[in-house]
Order: sequence, then structure tokens, then C-alpha cells
Amino acid sequence: MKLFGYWRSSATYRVRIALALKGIDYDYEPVNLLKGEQKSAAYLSKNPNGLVPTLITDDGAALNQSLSIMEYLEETFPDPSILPRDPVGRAQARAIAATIACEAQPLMNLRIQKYLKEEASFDDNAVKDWLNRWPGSAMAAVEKMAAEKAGAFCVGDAPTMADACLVPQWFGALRFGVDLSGLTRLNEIYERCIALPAFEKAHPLNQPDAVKG
Ligand SMILES: N[C@@H](CCC(=O)N[C@@H](CS)C(=O)NCC(=O)O)C(=O)O
Repeated sequence: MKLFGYWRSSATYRVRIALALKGIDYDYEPVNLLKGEQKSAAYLSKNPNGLVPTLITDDGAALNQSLSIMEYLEETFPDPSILPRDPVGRAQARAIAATIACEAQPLMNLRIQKYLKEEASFDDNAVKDWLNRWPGSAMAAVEKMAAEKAGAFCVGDAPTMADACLVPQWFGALRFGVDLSGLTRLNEIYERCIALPAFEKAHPLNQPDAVKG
């Protein structure tokens, strides 16, 4: 398998976590978002959205959308699972993953922040207000969703797709100065996750295209 992604992309980071939790080896092809490589004709032929990640399967299918890619990995490499065993837990883990991937991350994505700054003339404070209002309020909802579950992770006592979405979102939110101070349950889960080897392996700074310093 080959993963097309970018070291600091939260959606790519989700898939890297799922691959690492399942112990799957893969090749990695960096797509430099700052140079606009996601908009090249060659990449668009694999991902018409012009977004990373894309996973190329061993038989050559190009899979888009990190949630679908994680579901594919779960179906093809079921052990260890990244979903709870019971149907309610599975739905809850998917709901947290979807809240992060559909309600929070899209509103702080590179192209949205570029639009706000370059076309809508938002200054730094206005961008920060935007990030706190939209992705920030979605994360406050995730805090409540996760607080209802008693386990060590978002849903239960093992990491799931929900945690694979939480950690990259938290990393990005810290980077952009989103106020996470009231989200104590999520902070505990984040700290517990990043101490695990699979999450360490998937960390942006441990990728070949990472720019350090
Ligand atoms: N819903 C997509 C989101 C993908 C996405 O937003 N990727 C970002 C990086 S995290 C991207 O490629 N941004 C490039 C751009 O905004 O031009 C998924 O889950 O795969």
C-alpha cells in the first residue's frame, strides 16, 4: 500500500495512526501542501478533491477520505480492531470521528484559512475567533460525547477511530491557538494516546517530510 499525505495534515495523521495501530507496513509519498502539489493534475487523478490523504491499495485502487480509508483498513485488517465490539460503542466511536472530521477539521483546513486571510481580509484575531467559534465549539461537543463514556479512551478502554481523529485535531488546534482549556476529558485522552508507540510512530514530526525547527 502507498499513502499519499503531508506530515502536518491532520487527515493524513488519522490514517497513519490507524495503520500503526494495526501494524500495517506501507510506502509513503509526500504531497507538499504549501507548494500546492495537491492541485497537480497527477494528484487530482488520484483524489479529485485535491486533498490528502489518498491510500493506494495493493491492487491499485485509489481511496479518498480518511474515514473511508480507516473503515477499509478495519475491514481488510480486522485484528486489532479500531472499533469497539458492541454496535452502540461502534456507532459512538464513529459519531465522534465524524464530528471531528465533518464539523471541526473542515473549518480550519488550509484552504479555508487561506480564503479567510487572503480573500475575506480576516486579520489574525478574526481568524482566531473563527477557529474558536467553529472547530472550537465542535470540540466542546466532542468533550461531552466522550465524557458520557467511562473508558480510558474516547469510547472504551482501547483506542478506536475516535481517538485516531481526536489526536490530530488536538495537535492542530494547539498549533492554531484554539482554546482547549475547558476540555479536560479530551486532554486526558490525548495525553494517554500520545504515550502509545503507535501514536508516536504516526506523529507529524516523525514523518520523512517533516520540517523541524
Ligand atoms: N475530509 C477529508 C479532509 C482532507 C483534508 O482536509 N486534507 C487537508 C489536510 S488535513 C488538505 O489536503 N488540505 C489542502 C488544502 O486545503 O489545499 C478527509 O478526511 O480525508
